[in-house]
Amino acid sequence: MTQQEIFEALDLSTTESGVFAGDWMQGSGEMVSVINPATNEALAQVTMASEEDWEKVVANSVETFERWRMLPAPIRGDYIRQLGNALREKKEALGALVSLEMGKIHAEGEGEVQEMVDICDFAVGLSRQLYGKTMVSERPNHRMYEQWHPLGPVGVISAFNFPVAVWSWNAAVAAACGDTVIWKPSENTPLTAIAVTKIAARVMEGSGFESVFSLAVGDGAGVGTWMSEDRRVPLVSATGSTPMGKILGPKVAARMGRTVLELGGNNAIIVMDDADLELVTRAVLFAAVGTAGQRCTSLRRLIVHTDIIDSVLDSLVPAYEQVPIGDPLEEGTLMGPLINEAAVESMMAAIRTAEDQGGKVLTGGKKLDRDGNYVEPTIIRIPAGADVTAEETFAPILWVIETDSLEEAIEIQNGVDQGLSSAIFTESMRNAEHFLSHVGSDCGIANVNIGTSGAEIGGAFGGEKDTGGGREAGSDSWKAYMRRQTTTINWGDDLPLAQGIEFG
Ligand code: UN1
Repeated sequence: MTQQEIFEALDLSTTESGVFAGDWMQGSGEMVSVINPATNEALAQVTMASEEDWEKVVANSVETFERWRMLPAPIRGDYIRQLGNALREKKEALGALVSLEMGKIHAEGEGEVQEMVDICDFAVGLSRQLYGKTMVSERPNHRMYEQWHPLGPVGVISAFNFPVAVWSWNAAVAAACGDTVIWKPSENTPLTAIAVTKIAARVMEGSGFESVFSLAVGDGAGVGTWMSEDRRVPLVSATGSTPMGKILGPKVAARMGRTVLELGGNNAIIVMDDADLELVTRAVLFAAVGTAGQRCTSLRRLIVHTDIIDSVLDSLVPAYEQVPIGDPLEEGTLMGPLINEAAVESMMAAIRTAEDQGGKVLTGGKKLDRDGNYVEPTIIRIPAGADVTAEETFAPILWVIETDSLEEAIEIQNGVDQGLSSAIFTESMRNAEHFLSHVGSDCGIANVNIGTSGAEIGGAFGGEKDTGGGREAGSDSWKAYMRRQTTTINWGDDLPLAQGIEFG
């Protein structure tokens, strides 16, 4: 699809407002240029929200919340069903817009839209399953149970690398739970957010609930700060770097608000001497080179058993050298550009640092001599413990680290501050179970014979330590979007006290 076809299919123009509060507002904040990372040319101009706009967005969101929570949850679910259907219809165009604005290849852009469809389906079912537990009471003629109530407007801060899917994990679940949603997308990717908000607005049009899904494009100093300090937003779900989370988390906590934080990862695959090497090569390529290494789940560290390290590299290095790099919208491309020039610079800086710390570049290592932010996917063999491997560099650099035991491999893997995703490749049940046990991986995600990225929406997504501890998407992640109420009912004619206390 060409840019014009994509814009037409999604009803976009080259100047857009980034503020939606039930209606599209002018947006009285600054203008931001949206840059195509494949060319570094501007795609569009978007107005950001001013503080006055923010006020309007939150006020509408609060007012809509008060009515939205009154709808039976399955009726809310029906709106989400319609949203999922509308996204299905726009899968190709929206996937292409993700590629155009963010740089991931079209198959991955479409995959992202598929995640949105999947979480909508999940949330429709969830809207009939917001279960609480019933407990037995220690007092006679008493009943105890817990119930889950809607929370309020939920702030969603999303990152450039998954510009639409991560919003939907939060938005579909929050809306099913009876919350309204205020979205602050990355300033690098406001167009996809505008396109999604237009799709949602058409679904909600005429229902009286247009402000369930609202939008406030802005930066961290503006919308990010107003959102984190605003008591009317009881939950902020934020995806981004660990330094971002370390600023945002305490701000929200200072007003007793809640956060769901999905921050940096430093994901590793352990390859044991009995691994299926063909699977390893394919998994490493997708996990480390896919999305040009810009997933929070991207593979960063390959920890390989001494006995097979040569075979692994003999197959991996030529595979890296054959990766077609180029226009993300062109068929056959496997790796598009990085998001911007700063990302290229930080990749090059990390490579220089690695060389100073004993790293040896086995393939790649350079920026491509052409327009756009293109780099070569890079493999660097490096001693365990080199400082540079403790950092999350958002780029296609793979650190290869040698080990001679599973225990040491796990120690290396867990020896970083982040704790998002991890995997082991082995044919041994003992190795696999050891890795999955409480003395194994310390990450939120631990896989066997599967790479670190590409999780399904049905599981709870997120990680430990500096990754922030939040969980989004499937399983019982919905509980973060509701408030729990414990209720005890006395149906007898006496007033027994708990703990056997006699009072007066
Ligand atoms: C992210 O990079 O922020 O597991 C999300 C995955 C995707 C989501 C990544 N389903 O790689």
